[in-house]
Amino acid sequence: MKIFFIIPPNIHYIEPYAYVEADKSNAIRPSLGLLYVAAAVKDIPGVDIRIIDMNIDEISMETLEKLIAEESPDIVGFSVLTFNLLNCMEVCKIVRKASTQAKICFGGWHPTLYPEETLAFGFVDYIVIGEGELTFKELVSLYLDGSGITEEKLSAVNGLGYKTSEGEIVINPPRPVVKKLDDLPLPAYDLVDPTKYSHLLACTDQVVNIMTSRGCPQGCVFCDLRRSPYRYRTPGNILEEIRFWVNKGVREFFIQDDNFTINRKRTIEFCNLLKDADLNITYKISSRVDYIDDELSEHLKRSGCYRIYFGVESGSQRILDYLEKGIKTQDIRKAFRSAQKFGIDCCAYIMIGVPSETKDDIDMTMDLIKEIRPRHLHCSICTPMPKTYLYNRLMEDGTIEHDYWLDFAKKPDPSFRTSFASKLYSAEELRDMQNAIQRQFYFNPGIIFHEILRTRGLKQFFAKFQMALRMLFH
Ligand code: B12
Ligand code: SF4
Repeated sequence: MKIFFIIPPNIHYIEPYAYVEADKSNAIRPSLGLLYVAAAVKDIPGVDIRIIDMNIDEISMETLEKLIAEESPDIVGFSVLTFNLLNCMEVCKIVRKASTQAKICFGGWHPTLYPEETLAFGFVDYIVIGEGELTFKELVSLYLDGSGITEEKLSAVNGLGYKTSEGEIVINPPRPVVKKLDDLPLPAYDLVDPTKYSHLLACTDQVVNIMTSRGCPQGCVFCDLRRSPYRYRTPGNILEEIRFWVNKGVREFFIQDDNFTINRKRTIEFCNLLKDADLNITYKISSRVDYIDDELSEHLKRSGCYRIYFGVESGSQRILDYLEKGIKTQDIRKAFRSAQKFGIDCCAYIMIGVPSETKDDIDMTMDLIKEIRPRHLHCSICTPMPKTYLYNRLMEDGTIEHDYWLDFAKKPDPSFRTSFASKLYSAEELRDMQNAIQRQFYFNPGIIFHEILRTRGLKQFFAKFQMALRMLFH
C-alpha cells in the first residue's frame, strides 16, 4: 500500500502572535509529528511511504497533481495545526482532483481539538486524534489484511474518526497516551533530506531536532499542554538517537521539548551520559526558569548545551499570576544568572497584551529584560488559542463574545485574523509595541556585535541581514 505524507506550501498566512518578521524567517524544520507517525509504519512489509515537503522539495501544485495521479496513493496524510489548516485544504483540492481512491487523513492538533468539524469537510476521510503512532498503525494494518475496509473494522480503532457510507461522522473512543516513549521507533528522518533544513540562529549547517518528552504538568493558561500527562524518554534512549546522527556527521541538536528539564534527575543523568560519551556535540533546549539553578546549569553546559529558551512572559508579578505561570520574577533573575554564569546563551520569550496588562506592566517587563540581558528576545502578543484555558475563561467572563475559533474550524476563511486577548489596546497598538520592543532589543550595538561574531558563513550572514532589513523597513 502507498502512503503519502504531505507538508503543504505556505499559501495563506494567518498572522501569528509571534513577531511577524521573525515568524517569516523562522526555522524550516521537518514535522516531527509526521516523522514519528511514518516511523511507526515504514517497516511494515508492503508499506511504501513518501514524505513530500512542498516547501523544501519545491514541488508545485501541478507536479503534485501529476504525482498523485501516477502513483495513486491509498492514504494521503497531513499534520494539521489550526494555523496551517487553510494550506492543507488547498493541497487536498489537488489530491481529490487527481485521485478519487486516495483517502485523506488529518492528524495533529487541529483535528484533535475539532474532530467533528474537521470530519465534516467533505474531502477528509479519516482523522487521528492525539498521538498518532498506534492509531495510524492500526488503520494501516486494516488495509494490509486484504479483506477490505469495513465500518465495523474502522469502529474498533481507538483514536480514529471516520465517516460511514451514509456520511455520518463517527468518533471512536480516545486512545490512551503512550506511556513508555522509549518503545516508539525513532522519527523517520531517512524519509526526508535532513540537510535541506536549517535554523537561522544555529551554530552549524545541519541541526537535527529531537523530542525527548511529551506533555507538561504545569498550568500556564495560554498553552495547549497545560496539565497534560508528562512522559519522557530515558537518557540512554536519547543518546542512541544522538549517536545515530553523530555517525552521520551531525554536531548540533535542538531538543524541541516544550520543557526539557521537568524531571531534574533525568536531566542530570542525561548530561552525565552525554559528557561521558564525549561526542563533541552542542545542543539547545527550552526550560522553565524555576527548574534552573547553578548545579543544573553546570551539568547542562558541560554536556554541550549552549542555549536555553526561557518562557519569561512578564516582569510583572500580577501578570505572571494571571497567566498561572507558577513562577516569581525572582526565579527569572536567578535562572538567567545561573545559566549565564556557566556561559549558556539565554533567550527570553515575553508576552504583551495579556488581559488587564497596562503600560506600567509592560515597562516592568522591559526593565526586567534590561536587567537579565538575554542574548535573544521573542516578543509575542497574548492570543487566546483554540480551546485553551485562557480562551475558555475569556468566553465565560464575556470578554470573548462568540466562539470565533469554532467558526473558523467550521468554515476556514483566508481573511480570518487572529484576535488578541487585550481589551485595553487595539491590535494595531499591540503590533506597534511588539515591533518597537523587537527593534529596540536587536538594534543595540552589543547584540549586533555578538550576532556578527556568531555568524558562521555568508549564507547565514545574508539571512540575518535580510531579517534586519525587514525589521527596519517593513
Ligand atoms: C516545535 C513547535 C513548533 C516549531 C516547529 C513545528 C514543526 N515543524 O514541527 C515552529 C517554531 C516552526 C512552530 C511554529 C508554530 N507553532 Co508550534 N509548536 C511546536 C511544539 C512545541 C512541538 C511540536 C512537536 O514537534 N511535537 C512533537 C510531535 C511528536 O507531536 P505532534 O506534532 O503533536 O504529533 C503527534 C500527533 O499530533 C499526531 N500527528 C501529528 N501529525 C499527524 C499527521 C498524521 C497523518 C497522523 C495520523 C497523526 C499526526 O501524531 C504525532 C505523534 O504522536 C508544539 C507544542 C507541542 N508539544 O505539541 C507547538 C504547537 C504545535 N505550535 C502551535 C502554534 C500556534 C504555532 C505557531 C502559530 C506559532 C506562531 N508562530 O505564532 C506557528 C505555526 C506554524 C505553522 N504555520 O504551521 C500550537 C498549535 C495550536 C493549534 N491549535 O494548532 C502548539 C500546540 C503550541 C501551543 N500553543 O500550545 N511550532
Ligand atoms: S508554557 Fe511551558 S511550562 Fe507552561 S504549560 Fe506550556 S509547556 Fe508547560
